Amino acid sequence: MNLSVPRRAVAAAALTALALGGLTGTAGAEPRAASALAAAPDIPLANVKQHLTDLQAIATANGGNRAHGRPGYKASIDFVKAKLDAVGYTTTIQQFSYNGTTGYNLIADWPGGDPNQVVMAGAHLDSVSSGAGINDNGSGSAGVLEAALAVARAGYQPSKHLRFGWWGAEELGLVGSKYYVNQLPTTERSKFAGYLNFDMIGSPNPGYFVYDDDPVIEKTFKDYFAGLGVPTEIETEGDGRSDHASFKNVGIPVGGLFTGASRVKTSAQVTKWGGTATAFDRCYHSSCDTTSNINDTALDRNSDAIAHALWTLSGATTEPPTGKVFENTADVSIPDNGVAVTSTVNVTGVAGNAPSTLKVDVNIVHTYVGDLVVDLVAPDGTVYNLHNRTGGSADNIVQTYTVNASSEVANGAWKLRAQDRASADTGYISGVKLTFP
Ligand code: DTR
Ligand code: CA
Ligand code: ZN
Ligand code: ZN
Repeated sequence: MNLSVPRRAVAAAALTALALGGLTGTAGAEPRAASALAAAPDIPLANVKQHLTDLQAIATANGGNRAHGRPGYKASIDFVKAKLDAVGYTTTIQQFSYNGTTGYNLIADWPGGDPNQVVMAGAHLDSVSSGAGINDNGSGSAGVLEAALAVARAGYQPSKHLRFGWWGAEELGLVGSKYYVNQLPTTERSKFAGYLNFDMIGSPNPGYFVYDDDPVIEKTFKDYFAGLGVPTEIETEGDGRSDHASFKNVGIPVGGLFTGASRVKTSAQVTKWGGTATAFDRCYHSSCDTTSNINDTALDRNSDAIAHALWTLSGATTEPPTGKVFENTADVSIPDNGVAVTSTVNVTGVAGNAPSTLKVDVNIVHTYVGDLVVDLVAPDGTVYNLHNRTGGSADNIVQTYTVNASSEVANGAWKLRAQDRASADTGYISGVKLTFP
């Protein structure tokens, strides 16, 4: 069942315009320079691999797998949901029944954006019953999860609405994603600008395959890899082989990435990508699909490509900041339960005093913000407290504070000071930015 062509054409046109840095998704709007689009952050490989370690532990603790109908699958759903709830997502667990057992999809909406233009990224979270399913498909699940967490860390406010999905029972025939799409009223389906699918993105002998479906989404991915100098190929066997098919079947524009399964890498592909003329993933659907069955470079590149596509296709534009901006983006480690550390911003060329509405953007990565005391210290040593041990076990402080600094001379060395005052969790100052009108 396909939605009417005009909507797809409009969606494609909007995505085309958007991905090419053109219109802001509104017909007739003045084209904006591509540079006005917010750039995606780098996705830390270490974070993605930590998710895989956690999923491996879940499988190990639950009979060795994360398959539909087994305890390891629901434990995986609960793990991903908790991460997203902690950073402000609106999450929903959707139940369905298959083979007499209950299955679960997890849907996570990032508040904001045009609800009539939904960009969704998804991955199936279930494994086969023979193993932990770390590449198939912990890799896609973890890459999508970390991209979603990066959206929260950045406090990203895209033009379009961002939604994320983790599907159940894909291995039994795309059951969870089919259920989700079939439950969507036609009016809701027509709001999708695109669905991006990530199923096996860390294969140990990787290829770099891009789905040949929606041309705009395909181009977004191909351009990203071209920017890395990594050649890509069209995924020719993808049709029907993963959850994007459920969306494509109802006329939603789809795309995605894949690093290969049991097929054998050709000698030409070895020349192109390295590796060996053996299976892209020799542990496909096997018990050896564990955390050792991952190629880090492929996982990192594809995770970064997920973020790039989300930022590009969701179309946020950043108005150049008014006034003068001073920032320090160097990471400064915050010792656990230890001394205070600082990140210094040297302000120059600003006449007179600072404003009563000094904008202070703080980005601190931490696993328990209730440990932290965070202050802004003016050049003359005056302390303005920004955060004082609130927030409990929530992760990260990504926030804009407005400080009445009108009694302070603007020029000088301003310091963001952070101290961890309780043991067992730690983190780092990722950046601080001061904006003067
Ligand atoms: N069906 C997927 C693996 C798979 C095989 N070919 C493709 C092509 C595109 C995406 C995924 C796949 C699974 O076993 O989960
Ligand atoms: Ca990265
Ligand atoms: Zn599979
Ligand atoms: Zn899969």
